Amino acid sequence: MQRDTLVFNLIKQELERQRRGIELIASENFTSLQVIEAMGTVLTNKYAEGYPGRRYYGGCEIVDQTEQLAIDRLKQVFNIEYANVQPHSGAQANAAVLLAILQPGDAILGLDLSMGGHLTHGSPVNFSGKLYQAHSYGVKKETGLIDYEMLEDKARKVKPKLIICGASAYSRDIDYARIRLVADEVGAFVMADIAHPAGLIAKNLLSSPFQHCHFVTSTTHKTLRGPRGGIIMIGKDFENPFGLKDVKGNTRMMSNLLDMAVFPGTQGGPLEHVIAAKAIAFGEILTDEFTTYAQQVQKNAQSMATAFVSRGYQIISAGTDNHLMLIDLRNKNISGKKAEQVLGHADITANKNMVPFDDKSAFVTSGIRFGVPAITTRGMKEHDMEFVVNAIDTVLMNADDTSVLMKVKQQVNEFMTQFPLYPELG
Ligand code: DSN
Repeated sequence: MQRDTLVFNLIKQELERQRRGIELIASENFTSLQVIEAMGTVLTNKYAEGYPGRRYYGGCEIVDQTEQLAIDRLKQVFNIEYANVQPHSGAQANAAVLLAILQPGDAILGLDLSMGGHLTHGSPVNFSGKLYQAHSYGVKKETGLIDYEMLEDKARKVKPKLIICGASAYSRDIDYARIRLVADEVGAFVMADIAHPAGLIAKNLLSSPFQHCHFVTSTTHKTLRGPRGGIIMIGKDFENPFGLKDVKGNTRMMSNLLDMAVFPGTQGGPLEHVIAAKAIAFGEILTDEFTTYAQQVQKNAQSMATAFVSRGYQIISAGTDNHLMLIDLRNKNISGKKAEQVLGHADITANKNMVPFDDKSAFVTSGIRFGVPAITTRGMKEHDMEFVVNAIDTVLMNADDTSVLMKVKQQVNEFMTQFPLYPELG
């Protein structure tokens, strides 16, 4: 077979794009080269429906070991009793939990997407809002902080079977204990989706959800810096408290119900090449080097927030505890859509985002979201945030001046040469 130079040339171009730009998408990161290597291996050839030691295919003795390693290391990372490493994504992980514990039409309660939540937390355009009776809570207009009173009031009113906490555009820590209190009062499960801050939680830089939430889901490619994928975890495996039954009518441990909800419930064959890469990433997270990385992420985010505030930018909730910040651009007279576009011209990548109580549509938005996991992996420290924020401010304040945008792009490209990315790839 001839080498497909068309595709490989495009991959090379993407590597160059990643190298020369400032990557500020809060949900992105740069994995280690060994994580990438594992994904490009023969493990992609293997069918392994089932779980280690109990598969529906022969020849699984090697992938049993890589998958078991991933499970064991993930349990060690968070000091937990149960982990399923098969979900193909965070959305798949959430779908499996909902399938395991809910019946179609059951009520759920999650943070509104327009207030920082996620599609799978009950958005009407997602399965979670179509199959279940979805209700939402929000943040307070004055503070940008989660409105826990609203969450409690709604929970008492709609009596959800599941309360979902966690967010994709919320820069503060979450009071899991408070959410569990009202969940117990109304007889609901609690699921924390920690896809965004998981790497900081792993290193105890944010509150842990495990002792308060029945289920914890995450992606593996954001602050955990692994391959693209999802995971489901339980802090302490327990007999299922509400007596949920499997399809045969048997009451099972929650871990059994979750395993069945992933496979055969929502997925077929697991991606064993990605699971091997997850095992490698979890091994990396267990090192002191990753502790330093996670601490630096938090320091960089705080330093970036300070630099934005000093230039008159309005950060929702007035700061950050984690790796990201959401900025309301209304006082800067530029939409999120335009900001994303012009920053792109200067090789700065970010995404437009609705802000709470936004008067613009999701396609235009009043806000933009910035995150530091990727630039921290590149090696940036607190003092580098001045350059980054200055470049962003110059672009946004001169959005219609192409010569300024081109000048900033040149400065950005030069600045990024200090932070080599995958030098081994040539
Ligand atoms: N798409 C992810 C993010 O950017 O936050 C959430 O799934």
